[in-house]
Amino acid sequence: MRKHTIALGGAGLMLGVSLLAVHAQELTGELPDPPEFAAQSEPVFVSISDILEYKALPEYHEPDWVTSKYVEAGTLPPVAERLPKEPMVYKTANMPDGVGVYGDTMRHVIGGRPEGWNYIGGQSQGWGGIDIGLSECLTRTGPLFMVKADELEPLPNLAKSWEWSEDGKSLTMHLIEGAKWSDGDPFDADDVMFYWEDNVNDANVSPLNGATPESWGVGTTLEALDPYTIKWTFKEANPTQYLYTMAYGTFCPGPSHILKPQHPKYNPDNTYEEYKNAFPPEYMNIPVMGAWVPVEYRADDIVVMRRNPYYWKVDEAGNQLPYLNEMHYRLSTWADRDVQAVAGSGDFSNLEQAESFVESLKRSAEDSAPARLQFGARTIGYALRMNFSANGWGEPDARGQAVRELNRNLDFRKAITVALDRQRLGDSLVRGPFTAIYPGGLYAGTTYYDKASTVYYPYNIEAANALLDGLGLTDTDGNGIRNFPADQAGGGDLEITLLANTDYGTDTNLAEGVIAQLEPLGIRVIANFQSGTARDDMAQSGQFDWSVERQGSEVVSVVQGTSALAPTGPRTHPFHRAGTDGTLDLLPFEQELVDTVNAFIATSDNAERAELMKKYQNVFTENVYSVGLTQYPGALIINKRFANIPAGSPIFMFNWAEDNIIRERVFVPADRQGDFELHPETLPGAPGSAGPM
Ligand code: BQZ
Repeated sequence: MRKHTIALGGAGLMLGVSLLAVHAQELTGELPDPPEFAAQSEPVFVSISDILEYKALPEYHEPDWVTSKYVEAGTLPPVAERLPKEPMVYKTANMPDGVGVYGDTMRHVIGGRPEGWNYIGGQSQGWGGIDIGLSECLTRTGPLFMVKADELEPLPNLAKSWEWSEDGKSLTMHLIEGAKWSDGDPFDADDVMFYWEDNVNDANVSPLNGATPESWGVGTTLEALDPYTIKWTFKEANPTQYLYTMAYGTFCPGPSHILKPQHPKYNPDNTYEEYKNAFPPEYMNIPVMGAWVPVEYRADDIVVMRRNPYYWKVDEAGNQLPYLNEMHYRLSTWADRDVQAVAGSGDFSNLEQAESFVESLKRSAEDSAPARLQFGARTIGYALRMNFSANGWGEPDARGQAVRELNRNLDFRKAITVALDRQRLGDSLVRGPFTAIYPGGLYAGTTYYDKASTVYYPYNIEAANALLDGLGLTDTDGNGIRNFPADQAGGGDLEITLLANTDYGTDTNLAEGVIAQLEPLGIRVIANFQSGTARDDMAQSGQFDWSVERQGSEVVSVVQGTSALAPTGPRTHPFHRAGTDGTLDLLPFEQELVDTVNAFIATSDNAERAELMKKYQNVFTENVYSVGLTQYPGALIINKRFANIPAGSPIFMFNWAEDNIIRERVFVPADRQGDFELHPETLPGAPGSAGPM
């Protein structure tokens, strides 16, 4: 009986505990189950071969106006010549509403701002589906939410097939043959090798979404055998895991015929900064492999895209995709995205900010509501992440270094995790059955999650104070703020900066919750709130003590972003990267996590994988590698006029919904089409020319 009482946080009051007592007493407790919250629709699980294939078809079609205004005018080759030998063909049986019709627009609203079009050079296009729509990658994983678990493997995409060598150490991939960039230039292995050699493997370039040479395993090589065949060679056997890293965001080649002339290796007059910024947002008609091409940009207003006449995917009737002629990205805020989607002035939103749930639910419940709102599983989660590098990543000053040392101390991390009242944090966002107490690590309700392996330290303010006292962090100058030990940071006040993203109310609300809940313990947490791109740059360069962050797909699916689960390489992990000497100063439990993740990557035995992830979860949560804050479901909001939206599409799992719903095969029935096209019956112009043709 006694043990149970202690675990209940409040009961801790009776203890008047000292550090010894805290260590003696069991700080862990029973993790409450997430409140019942059923996803509002289930996927129809299928095999990959039910979704698509690559095949030549007897005939191909395009919008009539393309034929009449461009092909017959001789300014565009016939559709059959614009398509690859064997286009990707989406199977009708897997399309919820079948073969579609051409026309209409999807009106996105986004909170980011385009820096320019050089994605592989490290520029952001503003997120919210822009880069996902422009960039096609070797493989694809967004739609995997609908694939049977025992057949899970990335979908082919620019790489249409592949085979492993006998010893499993090399992987030969066959690229789609005869596909073209949206300006008609051939896509081939040159584009793949330019990305690999002159961007990923060029230390002066940091591709967007963080691809590094180690993302595919230390010592891995890639070569082109011919224009349509590439060969990977790995140190370990059968690392099938890396097929996921060949999908969005890490292996999406750029147009080498346009980028190479700007790269310092081929153009010594250019600096790397000039290469990165060579294609500003004002540069229109950048060649893409995606379904739509940017033809208009008005700063802080809108990006308009028109259908790619060389898009290399069709339906089974031979209709060249996409069905939608135009894409809009209104440049606003993420919160406004929700508002406009439920109001019908926007067409799409990932309802991911819990503060907007109640209002969005109310609006979309009305019969006259223009949009459908559909909650999915709890795949949105936030954690407090501590910078674990004590050897210089982010070049901390003396105070910062002292904080790093504390971050690396388990008792300190335990003190912080038991000091936080997660129920109150969750309720501060939204009341009701949405938020769940999240201790950290893999999310409850996901494939590899195991509750029994999850260590949970419940809220216990007494224990927190005792642990901090035990670390010698006492208020030596009586100003209510604990102090560093005399030999660290000059024994100054315990001040810790907290990085958070101002583009999202949820991020700053949770950060303010952390600041407020730690203040009574005498810890002065200082807000360092930055807008998206600035925040991302600071986080990736280690310029933070702590950060409150929405987590990536690695803690949802494990198989997507696996190498980010532990510092498996010098620049792969979100909160522990190599120091100034290029080495990682891993703590013993971190090494255990690295070994476990590498073992997971190197085996395809499902039972072994499940055991490895149990170990990962146990070591992670026992050592409070990051302090989980809250976990909740997101909801997909889509205007009701759109068809072919797959059932059960999560807003976030292997990727965001902008990928998951396969937008190129989304259509609007003729009788429901709106009159939203800003440049009807036009196609993209020549690279760099103003506006559509
Ligand atoms: C979804 C997503 C599509 C990036 C971004 C943004 C960046 C991060 C993250 C999300 C936005 C939307 O997320 O919030 O709903 O549309 O774009 O790319 O947060 O700042 O760097 O990782 O995906």
